[in-house]
Amino acid sequence: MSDPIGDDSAEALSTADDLLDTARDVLEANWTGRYTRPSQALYPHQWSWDSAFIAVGRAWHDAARARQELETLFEAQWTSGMVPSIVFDPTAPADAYFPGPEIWQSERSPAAPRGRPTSGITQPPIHARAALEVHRRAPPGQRAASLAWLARLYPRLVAQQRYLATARDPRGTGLAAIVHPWESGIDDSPAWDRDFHRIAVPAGDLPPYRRRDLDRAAAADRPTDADYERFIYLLALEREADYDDARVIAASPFLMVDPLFNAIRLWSEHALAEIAGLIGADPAPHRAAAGEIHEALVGKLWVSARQRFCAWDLRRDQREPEDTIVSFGPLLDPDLPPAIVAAICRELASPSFRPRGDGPHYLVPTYDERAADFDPERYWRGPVWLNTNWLVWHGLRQHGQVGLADEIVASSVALVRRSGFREYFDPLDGSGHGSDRFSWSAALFTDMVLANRSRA
Ligand code: 2M8
Repeated sequence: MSDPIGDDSAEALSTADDLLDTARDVLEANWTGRYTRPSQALYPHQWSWDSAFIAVGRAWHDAARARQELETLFEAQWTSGMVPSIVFDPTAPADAYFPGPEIWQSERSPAAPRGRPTSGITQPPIHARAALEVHRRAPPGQRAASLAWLARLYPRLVAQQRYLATARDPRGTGLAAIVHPWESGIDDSPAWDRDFHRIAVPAGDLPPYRRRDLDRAAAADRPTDADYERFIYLLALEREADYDDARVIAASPFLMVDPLFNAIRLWSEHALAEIAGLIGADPAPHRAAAGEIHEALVGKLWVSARQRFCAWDLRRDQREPEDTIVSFGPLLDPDLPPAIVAAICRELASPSFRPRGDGPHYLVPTYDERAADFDPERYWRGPVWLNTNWLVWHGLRQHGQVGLADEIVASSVALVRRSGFREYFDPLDGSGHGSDRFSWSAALFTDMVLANRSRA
């Protein structure tokens, strides 16, 4: 491949049938009876935004399981409205994943569900959008069941959004803050390196632990030990605060406003407005909430001197300069001004994310390829992921940027064709990294290919 994707989009799509079959097999193999594991070995529990992505892909051929996936997740919602990032599966072996339930100790919070161990933090609120997508794919004979499901889920989705708008916005900025990089879902992103790398873990503060991820994936693909130690240190601080939001926010050395997280929040508010319309509730509060997030995103995170959205380190009141995938998130805002859309598209098509040259290249790397510490293989520090491809693809289509959106689909197909349903991919040579037979890669591949075929 000599140009950025070098694959003809229409041809790639029409020849993807065998891959669609394999995608279905992956989802089938990872289904537990109540939810889908992200992967068999590396992630043997239920993850929050994984389940939402998985439901979107599953809905094309198994709407009932797609609905069940989200319902299972929301059974573990905290009374505060928080949807935990991980719901632990009591049937998984105790040493299957670190940090497991005995480290998190979610029962320390009165808001946590009883008898159902979870993590004590959240993940991006993509669920309302996912629920709407699942409903749209319901076969005609299931419309009534699907509407009843939406009506059951709606108050829970509203509570999730309300939690983020209140408990996570202590300064009234209009934007929700995250207290752990794991809450972003793009955990090890250079987007917050400056802040995160300032965290010095006091010597002897953490009891010894063994990373299980390194038993199941190459060390060069995963976070460094130093970063992992910071992840666990932050977890320990949050546990010490019993996951009480006010105490956590007061104590956490990491307090970040992520443009992607908030753009997803906004996109989900628009989805909630549509859901409200479908079930006879009032869409107006959701449109108003989306409008407020829009104002705050553009007013507080758009850095015009850099012509991009930047993460905001609330503790130091600094906008982080690293050029990463989070900067493209606000494309999900349907009201983004055209000049900003144009600036984002210029950046996406620039040599930082789409170099033209002799070698192969695949879209969309998660970090500026010209940055000194760009790493094409390490978790969130450069590789292409299919969930961020899916989000950017949606954003581009929403703004009529069909050419670039089609390139993303063609790149995704080419990557899967070359390396299978891997967790992430090297944008320079297309090799696969992290775990194999990864559920959201299978689900979102399915959604992009089938939606593009039908231009749904
Ligand atoms: C990764 O995160 C977990 C911690 O939550 C881990 O590395 O152990 C991230 O890629 C996250 O976005 C994803 O939800 C999770 C499961 O796929 O794995």
